[in-house]
Amino acid sequence: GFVKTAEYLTARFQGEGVRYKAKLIGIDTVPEAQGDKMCLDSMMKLKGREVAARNSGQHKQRIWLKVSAAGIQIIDEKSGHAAHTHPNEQISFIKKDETDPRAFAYVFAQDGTYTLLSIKTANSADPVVEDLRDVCQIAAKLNEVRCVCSIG
Ligand code: I3P
Repeated sequence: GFVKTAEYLTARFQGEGVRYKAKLIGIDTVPEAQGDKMCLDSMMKLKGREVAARNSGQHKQRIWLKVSAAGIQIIDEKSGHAAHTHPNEQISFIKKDETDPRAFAYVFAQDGTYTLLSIKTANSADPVVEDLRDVCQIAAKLNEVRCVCSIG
């Protein structure tokens, strides 16, 4: 199979990195840095809110999700402005939505608070999740810390 060398990963995520078209399902505060059930519960809650919003005529925010060596950036598609900037070393968990191949969530840790962002990708979420796992592992190595980012 294809082995990702350090050179390949460095080149892939340098500068602007990789950009994916997506929508923001929602943002939630969660109690822990990690946890499968915690994430699933939060994602289900956000999905419920999404359905309620759609039923009242609202659409999800369209975004560009940028993954680079610096971190994750969420850019509002309409304005082009960065709505969220999350350094890779503060991403504590990534969770795929087993009920939706186009959805995943990640947890951002800051000052003892944990924020979950639930994302709907335009295509499969798999390559996005794989890129996030790769950059988080690189960040952990650079900072000489154990990679706390796991994929549930
Ligand atoms: C849309 C449809 C799309 C969905 C979109 C809905 O409803 O469910 O699949 O986009 O969400 O409005 P309809 O078929 O009635 O037009 P996603 O698949 O990306 O969620 P949105 O309005 O929040 O963009």
